Amino acid sequence: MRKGIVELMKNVCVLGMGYTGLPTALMLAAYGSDVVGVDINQALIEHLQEGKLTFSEEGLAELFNQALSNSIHFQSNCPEAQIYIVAVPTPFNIDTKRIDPSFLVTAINNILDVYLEGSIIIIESTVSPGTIDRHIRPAIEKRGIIIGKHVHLSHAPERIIPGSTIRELRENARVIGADTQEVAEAVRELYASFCSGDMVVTDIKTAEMAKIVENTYRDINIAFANELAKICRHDDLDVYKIIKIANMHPRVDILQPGPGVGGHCISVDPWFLVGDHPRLSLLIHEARKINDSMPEFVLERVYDISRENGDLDISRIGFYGLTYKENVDDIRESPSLQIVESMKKHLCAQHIKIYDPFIKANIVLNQYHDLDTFLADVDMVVILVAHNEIKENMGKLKDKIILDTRNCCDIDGVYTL
Ligand code: SAJ
Repeated sequence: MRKGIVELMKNVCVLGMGYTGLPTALMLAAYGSDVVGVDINQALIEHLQEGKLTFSEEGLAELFNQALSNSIHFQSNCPEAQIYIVAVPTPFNIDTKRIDPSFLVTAINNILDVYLEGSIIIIESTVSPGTIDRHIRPAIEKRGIIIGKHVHLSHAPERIIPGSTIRELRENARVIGADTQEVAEAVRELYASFCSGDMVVTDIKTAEMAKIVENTYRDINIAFANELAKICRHDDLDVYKIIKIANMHPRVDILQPGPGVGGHCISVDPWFLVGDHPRLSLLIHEARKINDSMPEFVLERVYDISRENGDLDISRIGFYGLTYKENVDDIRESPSLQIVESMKKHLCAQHIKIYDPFIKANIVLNQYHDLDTFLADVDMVVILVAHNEIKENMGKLKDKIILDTRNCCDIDGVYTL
């Protein structure tokens, strides 16, 4: 196989044109591979075929142009290829908290309908440890296809952070799980075509666990910051000042409290461990619960502040930010949407005013599309997301009552978590 590696690198199919698959496909094409990007969403494929991007990300447009001028095209059916990269969603079952591998298994079956003998299937989607043994190997073997002979398997989980996707794709260290050193080396060479980060080679199950552990570590650390915010609120202390002082200790590095943990990764992946090991994952479970309680905590703060200011008119309270974090257009598992849901339960969703510069489509009631119009209609602003836009327009908030859940505001008298 080593001899054919240069050829292999030229013929790559990426399945799943989302936040991970698309940048990865573009990067490979920009650095010389012949790439086919595949997605079951026909509308998304047509968009890409017309040369239009489906989400915004710093440096993505330039990379798209570079890839288009090399060799990339987009289609909805899976073609013959020698390397497949699978980057499809891996949600968790809401009741059992265990992984729902259905998208992954479908993608694998689509590959197996057309694969060339000796191809490598690299799974980049984040999976719960053991998923490849439990779901992927049996799906392949069921078809009489021998792993290690007809196809090879690898797990090389993505580690990129939305907002810095392109830089992190080029620079982050990667973990490559494979059954043999030979396959690992081929996969390493593929990624080394564009990535300067270290590549750690290991077995597949270790790679699965390492990725979940990274996101779980961050979730637990954010939960600690959020729990501190609640304790400090109770004792009338400034949590940000305390974290700043504590972080001056050489071995302390506390993260920032906020309105909750969103996104499709950190708020999902720890559940895999809880679902598979309910009696062993007590800290992980508690951290999830703390982070999931933050939208409700924000609402309690809103009601307290409203009372403190003579019972504000609820229809004059505006929420700034719908995305799960700053300067991205991704709303998956966003704490802002959880706040809207919660207000529905309190029967006051129809009064909520909300605005986000990154969200052009109408996805909630009373959504604004312009900062000035939004501000003109509210007396209190709840900052849920610290987009650059609001940081650059702080002057416009001077006469408002402000609850800043992101500690991004430098105006006197602002309320914090
Ligand atoms: N958040 C806080 N306080 C903080 C940091 C984050 O409340 O101090 C919140 C954010 O506002 C957001 C959520 O946590 O709602 C998650 O945001 P994030 O920026 O921490 O992470 P993601 O979800 O955008 O990306 C993570 C990254 N994982 C780690 O940093 C360990 C990224 O490297 C992974 O590739 C990505 O998950 C993924 O796809 O798994």
